[in-house]
Amino acid sequence: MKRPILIHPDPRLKKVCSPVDDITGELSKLADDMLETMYDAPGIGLAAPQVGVLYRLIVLDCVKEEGAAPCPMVMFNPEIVASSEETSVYEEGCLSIPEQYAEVTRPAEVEVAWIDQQGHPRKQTFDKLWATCVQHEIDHLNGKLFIDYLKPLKRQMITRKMQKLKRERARA
Ligand code: K2U
Ligand code: ZN
Repeated sequence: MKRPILIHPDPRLKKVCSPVDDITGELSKLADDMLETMYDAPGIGLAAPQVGVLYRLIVLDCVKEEGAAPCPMVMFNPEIVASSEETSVYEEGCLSIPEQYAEVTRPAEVEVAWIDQQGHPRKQTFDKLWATCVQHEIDHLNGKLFIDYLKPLKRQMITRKMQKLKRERARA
């Protein structure tokens, strides 16, 4: 089922999340719910703290070509084990910071190790939008948002816009 997405500022989005010791049925169901929530948004990634669950779990699917087969990925305890010197710049957004976009520079390629939904250890190298997205999602597990890479004034402006949005949504 679709889960509500927390909007910045929210203390739960700044927390360092706990590792998953045991992939229970409940956590596997959460991963499925997160994929449903992500596709509905729509988005290309989603981290468990964004739906208020402070565990190290992310989902992503960066296939954007219309008609191409989706490529949903579920990652428990994802870790970046290697990253390229070379960097790339993407205009990022965030489902917890709606309608705000800014350029972020990150390593262009990253090697990620994780446990998949079947409990198997995996390792894969990502580039292009996949690399940006997996780093964006792993940042969420460490309480870091893409606006934390921006200049303080720009970050404050975005935070004030989100506080206004939350006030308006509370009144609706
Ligand atoms: O974590 C999230 O909030 C999901 C973001 C992921 C994202 C990562 C890197 C670059 C952009 C987005 C959402 O998918 S935001 C919606 C979106 C989708 C594609 C491109 C830009 C923004
Ligand atoms: Zn995000």
